[in-house]
Amino acid sequence: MKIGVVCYPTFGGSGVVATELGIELSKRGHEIHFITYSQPVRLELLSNNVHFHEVHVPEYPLFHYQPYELALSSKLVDMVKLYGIELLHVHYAIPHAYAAFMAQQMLEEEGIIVPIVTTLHGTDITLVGSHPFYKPAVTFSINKSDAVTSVSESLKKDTLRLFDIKEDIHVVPNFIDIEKIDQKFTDCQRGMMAEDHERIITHISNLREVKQIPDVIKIFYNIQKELPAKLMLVGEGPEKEGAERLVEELGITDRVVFLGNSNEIDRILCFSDLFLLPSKTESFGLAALEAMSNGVPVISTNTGGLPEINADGFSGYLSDVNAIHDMSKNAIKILSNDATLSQFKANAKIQSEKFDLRNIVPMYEKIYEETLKKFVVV
Ligand code: GMT
Repeated sequence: MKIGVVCYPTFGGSGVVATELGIELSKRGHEIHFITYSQPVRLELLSNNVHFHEVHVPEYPLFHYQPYELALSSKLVDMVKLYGIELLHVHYAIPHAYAAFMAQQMLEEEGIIVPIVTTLHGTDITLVGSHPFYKPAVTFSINKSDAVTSVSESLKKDTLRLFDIKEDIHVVPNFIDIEKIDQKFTDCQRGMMAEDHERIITHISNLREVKQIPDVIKIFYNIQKELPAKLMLVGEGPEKEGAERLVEELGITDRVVFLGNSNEIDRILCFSDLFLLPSKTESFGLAALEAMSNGVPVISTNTGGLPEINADGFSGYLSDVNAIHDMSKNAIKILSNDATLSQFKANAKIQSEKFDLRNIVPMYEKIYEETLKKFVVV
């Protein structure tokens, strides 16, 4: 199948899922065309089956805001015609589902039919999309999609609660490649980051407000009072400056390492003992799943889709949003005993196996096939 993939090419979870999905589909024989404003960060190699088409938005002084949707929908029309793309899979409703619908309409005028599959990732629904400024356009473009998927049951419920949706929503969870992770490292080079007796606690995100970075730091502060530990804060984002200040105020600068954006996530997780994700809302929590697949237990909130992946008392613990004391206590419970930590690490790995791409990617393929079938003229 020839599939056009539209996504945000950045370090955010939706872009990562779109990229990993595209790469895996290409290995399964599909021809994948990424259409976005820059090469997706996790897309290292282009091949016969994987193409990247850049959407240019020329600066024009008259425009206060440059019209990305317009450039994207024009590019979609051109690429569908040039490569014979059969289906568009757009990740993140805003503005991708909207631009895809416009492209679909333009193509229809020329007798070309291309169905749209839209995947809802979370903030396009819970934080941004439901804002009155966007809601009518988001509702419209979800309803105009030929198939809609969401990354968790929780996100499906939120979507149906917040929008007037007429479409059926298929739940297709985020995924990881267990085999790739298992083969990756024989030595994590843990010694580069911490002493043998120190526990390594990790948080990875785009350091936005929703990730509750002050809570990450406060939980770590409580942990390091009880046992020797280091915190790896991975990612870049608007909360970084405040985080650096808080770390200084708490007098733990020598215990906290800011690693910035990284393409070495599996290496970092390989030497981590515990992952913190105290988010205010999280439709799935891909970062937590990536941690678990590397054998790292997760201390998270019980918000959104997190209870669908982190099994409370097995792969880690779940707590209410802002329950810093509870999350610190649970973290210390896991970390203070070698046998307990080993058990949680093994459990985290087992729990993550449910989300192996071999179980999840066929779900997308089935949706593509069923969607295309709807358009076959008999
Ligand atoms: O929250 C992020 O880090 C980025 C965000 C995005 O839109 O790229 O992630 C969302 O999509 C991911 C992939 O489906 C999910 O795993 C994340 O839980 C979701 N983030 C939120 O809901 C806050």
